[in-house]
Order: sequence, then structure tokens, then C-alpha cells
Amino acid sequence: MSKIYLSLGTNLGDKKGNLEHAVILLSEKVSVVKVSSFYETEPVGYKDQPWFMNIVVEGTTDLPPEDLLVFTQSIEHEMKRVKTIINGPRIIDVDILLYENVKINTETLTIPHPRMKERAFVMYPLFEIAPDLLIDGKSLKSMMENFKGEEISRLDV
Ligand code: PH2
Ligand code: MG
Ligand code: MG
Repeated sequence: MSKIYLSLGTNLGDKKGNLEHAVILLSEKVSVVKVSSFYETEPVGYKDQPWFMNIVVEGTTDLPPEDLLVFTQSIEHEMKRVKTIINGPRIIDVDILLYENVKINTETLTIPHPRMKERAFVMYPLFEIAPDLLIDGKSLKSMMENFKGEEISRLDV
């Protein structure tokens, strides 16, 4: 079993329901260990769209990384994600952040996720559920100051 962290985001329809639905679909092949709080987050990259709701999930899985990617994409497909513009609105996005201490850099998959450290919508929920985590031997705590002022608030539900 390998330990993994995933980032989930949505900004269309019933956002909380979409995230809950995706976690249920994930549990078919990933043992879900921890789920962060829900966070309302300002869109990063492409601004002219609704705010997102984001969570981070810790789990374990027997799937190797490439198969995990196929599985997460199958969830996006099953939830009828339609790809329009880059960084644009979506019903669900499931991204692999970390897979044990594995480093992968292929055309289809880069782990650790290449932009995770600069994104508050990833790092806040990740820090909530794994405050002692190290990435490349560096503490998450030391990475919690590099954000560009994107707004984020944790929901108490
Ligand atoms: N995902 C993106 C681009 N921008 N912004 C927020 N707040 N949340 C996201 O999940 C998100 C984003 C690309 O996947
Ligand atoms: Mg993404
Ligand atoms: Mg994605």
C-alpha cells in the first residue's frame, strides 16, 4: 500500500456535493484516511469565474502512479467534467499531489505536483491534515509563506 495525497477542486453546481461525490467514487480504489475541511478559494490563474471549493485527501492505494492517474481521470469523466479553457470552470478536478516519496516526470504525470507549493488552495488543506509532512526533506511549515495573497477561508461544516 502506498500513501498518497490528492487535491480536489470544483467551482460549478453543488460544490460541496461534488467534492463529497468524488470522495465516494475515490474510495472504490483508494482507502481514504483523512479528508480536510472544505475551503472556499479565490480562482488562481483565470480570474473571471466563480470561486472554488477545495479539499485535500490523504489515502492509501495499491494502484501504481500511472494507474492512479487513469483512475482519477475516470472519476472526472464519470462526473461529466467538460474541459474548456485552461484553469477554467470545472465540476471536478482531482490532482495527484504526492505519492510516497516518489518523483515522476513524464509527459502525462509529474509528482510531486509541480505547482502545489505556490497554491494556498492546496497547501492550507494539506497543512491542516498533515502538518508534519516533509516534501523533498523540507517541512510543509516552512513553505506556508510563499503565497501571492489569494483569498482562502475554511468552512466550519
Ligand atoms: N484549479 C486550477 C486553477 N485555479 N483556483 C482555485 N482556487 N482552486 C482550484 O482548484 C484551481 C484554481 C487548475 O486546476
Ligand atoms: Mg488542477
Ligand atoms: Mg487536474
